[in-house]
Amino acid sequence: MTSLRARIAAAARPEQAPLLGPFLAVPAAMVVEIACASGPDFVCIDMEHGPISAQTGEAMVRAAALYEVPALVRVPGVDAVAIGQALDWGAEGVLVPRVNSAQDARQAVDAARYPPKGSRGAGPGRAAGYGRAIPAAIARARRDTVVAVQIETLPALDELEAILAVEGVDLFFIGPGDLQLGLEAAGRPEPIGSVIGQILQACREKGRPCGLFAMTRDALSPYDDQVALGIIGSDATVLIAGFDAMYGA
Ligand code: 3PY
Ligand code: MG
Repeated sequence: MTSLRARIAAAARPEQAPLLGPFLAVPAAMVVEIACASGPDFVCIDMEHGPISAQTGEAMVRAAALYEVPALVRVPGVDAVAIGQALDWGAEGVLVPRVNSAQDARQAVDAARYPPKGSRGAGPGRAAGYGRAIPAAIARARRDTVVAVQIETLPALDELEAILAVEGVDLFFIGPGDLQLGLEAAGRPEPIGSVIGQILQACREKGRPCGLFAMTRDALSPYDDQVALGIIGSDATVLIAGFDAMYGA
């Protein structure tokens, strides 16, 4: 099966459709199974905003594997321990939120990649058959691990060029919600759409793949030829839409 990392690189070409998947923040393997049975390209287990423990996070990664759907884990922040753990569970990659600088991006890469490209430690986690297959797991991780960093703060905008130059990052993922908050707090009047456009253009100029969050498929579709990957909504947004439709909130 082609790895998610290779598919992201391929989907960065404008003529390729973006890879699509949801955030999953409900701490339950059951929700992962329900989502994966719909056939998303990946799921993103959200440990930044969801109340997901390490134990449940690992069970959620395992549930996605049952369906052969790649799991990304959005870790709580630029945190080497959280990044290493999620990858040890067998996640295909990590999405690292609130990356403010090239230094943050380099730290994320360092935590996610084995030497010599980083300093991830070898361990007997699920990804390594609990110790039965450590060399094979290291070889697979060197080839396939996805490192995605979020561009979603004003400091990141200021340092965008340097962040986009960091080697070892596979995807620069735009967080419009936090960007909007930052612009408002700074009293900056430019519309979020134009800021998203500037980031997309910078990614295009530097030849770096980018991704975007949108609440709905329709909201993402204008960007289809510009993004390699889109995260659309979450388990919660799907539940809200379903319950509202049924009970008319
Ligand atoms: C944001 O919009 O801030 C996000 O983090 C979405 O991924
Ligand atoms: Mg965010």
